[in-house]
Formats: sequence, C-alpha cells, structure tokens
Amino acid sequence: MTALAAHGAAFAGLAARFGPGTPVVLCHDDADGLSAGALLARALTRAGHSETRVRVIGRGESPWSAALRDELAAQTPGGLVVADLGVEAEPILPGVPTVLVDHHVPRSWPEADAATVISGHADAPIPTTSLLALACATALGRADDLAWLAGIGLVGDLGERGASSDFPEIMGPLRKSYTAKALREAVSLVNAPRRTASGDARAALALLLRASGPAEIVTGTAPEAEALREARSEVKAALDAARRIPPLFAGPVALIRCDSPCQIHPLVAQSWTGRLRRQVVIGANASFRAGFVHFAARSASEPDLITFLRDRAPPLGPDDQFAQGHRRATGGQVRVETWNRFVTDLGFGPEARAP
Ligand SMILES: [Mn+2]
Repeated sequence: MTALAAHGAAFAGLAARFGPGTPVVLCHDDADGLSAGALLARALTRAGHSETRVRVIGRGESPWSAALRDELAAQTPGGLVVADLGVEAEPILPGVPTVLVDHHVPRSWPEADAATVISGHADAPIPTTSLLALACATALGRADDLAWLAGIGLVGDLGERGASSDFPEIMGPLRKSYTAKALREAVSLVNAPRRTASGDARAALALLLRASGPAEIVTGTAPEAEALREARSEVKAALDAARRIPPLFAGPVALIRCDSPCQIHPLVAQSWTGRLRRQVVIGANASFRAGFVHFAARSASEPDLITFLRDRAPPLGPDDQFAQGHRRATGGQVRVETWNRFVTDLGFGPEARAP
C-alpha cells in the first residue's frame, strides 16, 4: 500500500465512526485548503451523509479558539474534519470524532482520544492537503472525477512545475483532461478572495463544492465566479500600486512599506526578490489591521530567514507574532510600537515607520 492509500484507509476508518449529526469540515482559505475542504465534503456526502457542512477558517480565525468551539458546539456535528489548518494537541470539540488532515510540520500532537491525524509532513515527497483529501475520498468510494480538485491544490502550493515533477501520477492524467492554463487560472481565482480587504473566500468554496471542472471557475457565469474575478481585480489594483513604491535600504535589508487593506505584502516581497537578489526583502503593510504592521520576508540568497529575523528581533509583546512559518517564507504581525523599534534598530529612517 502506498503512503497516500494508507492515509486514505485511516481516514475511512475514522469516518465510519462518525455519529448521526451532520459532519463539519473546517478548511484553510487558500487554494489547497479550499479544494481539500470541497473534496472531503463531496466525498462524505457521497458516502451516505445527507449533507456535509464546510466552514472556511479565514483571516484571524483558528479551529483551536473558544469562538470556533462555541460555534461548532451549537451545530452538534457527528464528526469534524480539519483540513490544511495545521496539527495541534488540544481537542477542538471534546467528545466529537475529529480527524486532522494536514501536511505542515505539527505544532504539537494530539492524544488518540482528541483527534486522529492524517499528516503528510513526513512523506516523501510531501503531499498537499488536497492530495491527502483525494486519498481520503478514494478510500470512501469512487472519486476519480474529483481528482481535478487535488490538481488545484497541488498547483496552488507547489506551482505547475513542482506539482508535475513531484506527483506525475496525478498531474499526468489531469493534463489530458484539462489544460495547464485552466488549472493555473482556476488557482489564481480561487486564491484571490483571501487577499482582498474582506478576506471572504466563501464564493471560492461554493464553486469548488459544485463545479465539475476548472472551466466552471475560469469561464463560469455564476455570481460566485463573477465574485472571484472581482476579487482578483481588487488585489491586482492594490498590488500594482504597491509595486510602484521604491524600496528603502538598510544593511542587508530592503524594505517596501505599503499601506493596503489587501493582503499583498507577501506578493510585494516576493516580486522584488528577482531584482534585489542579495538582500532580504521585507514587504510591510501598515493598513491591513488597525494598530498592527503585517510583514513578509523573502530572499533569493538568504536560506534561513527565521534565524535572520530572530537575530534582529525587537523586544516582543504578547500580541506580537514574529518570524514564524518557513525558513524561506516567514514574516510577522506586530504592534506598531514593535515595528517602529524593529526598523529603527535595523537602521532605517522615519519613512520606514508606521504612524
Ligand atoms: Mn493552505
């Protein structure tokens, strides 16, 4: 049995123990999380549940929060599936069968009575959550018509080239049914709402829950398809404006100080790494959340940005998040005072600060 098939079998074993209440799927709001959520919900409904509810976990939300626990408890779910949101030890809704489907490095590991973990983080190559979801769906029944949803998540997380080289057995057959352009366009549209000012990805989920292929997302006339195109235009306009901002320099750091309600700072940082190859590029957005500066660090030359930032960290308060994520893609969310101290210590002048 392959690693993926084993993950699927473990999922089917737990899904068989779900109670009579409507199962609830929680999913991340990016292309991989949304397609995983849609895949799992469609598979559970096919497997005999009259309905499966999906809840997108958006900006600032967490399944491991009192707010989510209260919301879920009111729905008395028969089972919980948590997709692409990480792995943590704490039970989400004690007493409800719970399965965490994920591919990130676990933050902590739950006891067996708290949750079952389907994690691809130790597999080689590391799958996306949507690919794990396809394996779960396949273990429940016929799911080959849903494989394109895994394709959306693979291209979203790994890019076309990475997806094709790591998972040719999935991408090869998909490329016979769908063009690379259709998959790429669908990914770009599905990923747009999470970056808008509202951050509301429900239109993307709605489409993924019913579409029979990427064309319904890319050229569809449904109101949700229109909403995705509008979301993409909103983000593009914000990004175009931010790309005209000249970088500030201090030592090894190049800083682009933007102000937008859209989550464009990671894209801004990434877009400069091609031209500023020797620097650590930081995109910092002081208008994303009141009182905070959200920033993303990327670099073409520095392999460990977490260590780079931690070596230069300002004193942090309890509300500050600093240098979390991946070594090559990190950043933070810090209070304005923390930010201003950080950039001053780095050697930047007043134009780098946030008001
Ligand atoms: Mn994700």
